[in-house]
Amino acid sequence: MNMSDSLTKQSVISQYLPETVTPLGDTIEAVFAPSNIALCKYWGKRNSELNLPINSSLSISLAHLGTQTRLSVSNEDQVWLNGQRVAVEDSFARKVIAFIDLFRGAQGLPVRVDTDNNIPTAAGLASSASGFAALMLAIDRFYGLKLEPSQLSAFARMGSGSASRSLYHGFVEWQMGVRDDGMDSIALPLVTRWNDLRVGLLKVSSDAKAVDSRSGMNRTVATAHLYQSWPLQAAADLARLHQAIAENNFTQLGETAEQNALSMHATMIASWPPLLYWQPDSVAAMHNIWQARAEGIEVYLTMDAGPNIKLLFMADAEAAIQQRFPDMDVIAPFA
Ligand code: 2P0
Repeated sequence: MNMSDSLTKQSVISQYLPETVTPLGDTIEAVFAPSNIALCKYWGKRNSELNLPINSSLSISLAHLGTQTRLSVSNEDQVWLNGQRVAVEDSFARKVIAFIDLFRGAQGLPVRVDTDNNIPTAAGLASSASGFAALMLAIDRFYGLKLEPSQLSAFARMGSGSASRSLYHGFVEWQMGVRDDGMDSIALPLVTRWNDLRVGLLKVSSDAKAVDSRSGMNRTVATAHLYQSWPLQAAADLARLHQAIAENNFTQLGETAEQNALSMHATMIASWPPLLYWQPDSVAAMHNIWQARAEGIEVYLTMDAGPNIKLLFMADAEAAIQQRFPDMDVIAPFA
């Protein structure tokens, strides 16, 4: 066992906390974190305890779509999701409480957590990224920890890798880092704004997926020979995305994001047992997007560990694309 295997979330976080962690007041104003879609995907971990990635990734945050979270003093631990109380034995509530325990200690004073997602369920988007980012911000404020932005990102990452990126709006890069404790594996915002960029959310299915992304990632790394090429592909794509963003080159951004997503899916399909998140309707939508492109409408796709499709296009193509995909929700990430 090497040094990095023995580090735990708790041992890393504890070094940055005051001796006693207690609420500053009875409650806080709810804090918000946006959801995000990766243009260069996070796929594979070098350390599963700390969610340290094998490659750096780059995302775009979804503006007002995300999670709002408030913590309050309570006489027992309570978790409320979208206005409904969740049983503490429920896996969602257990994850939330376990994350709070990393900061207040398992013997800490009980809290009530109120968390609301405004991500349309129709969009079929995961909420763990915005969820852990908002929870991290709420913990920092409730306990008056005054953590640095880099620490907030590193600790949110321990809740869920992609949460490291949901601390910021706009384009965000999560740098993989090299340290064993992961304190350099953090996200940073890019300054560039693309006011005309649009993200379309296309729901294909809202069924719970058979294999969650955490297990899917681990299975791919463990069983897909094709995965060996992934870190090189991701590094090249990241460089191309940076160049595209700096040069305001949407074609390069879209082509790179689409190829990156499909390459990630290729590694999943090459796993054993095979992992194919696509449904027949996902494939139909892909062909529809490629047909639109053949007709001169500039639109690209990206997909995460699920059947749903996200479209990338510029504002001037919105009407034509909405006509092809009437059920699509459109987000203006920089609005
Ligand atoms: C991403 N995904 O970059 C990639 C692309 C899914 C496919 O981040 O195990 O929920 O909590 O660190 O962050 C989803 O994985 O995984 C994800 P954990 P997470 O957006």
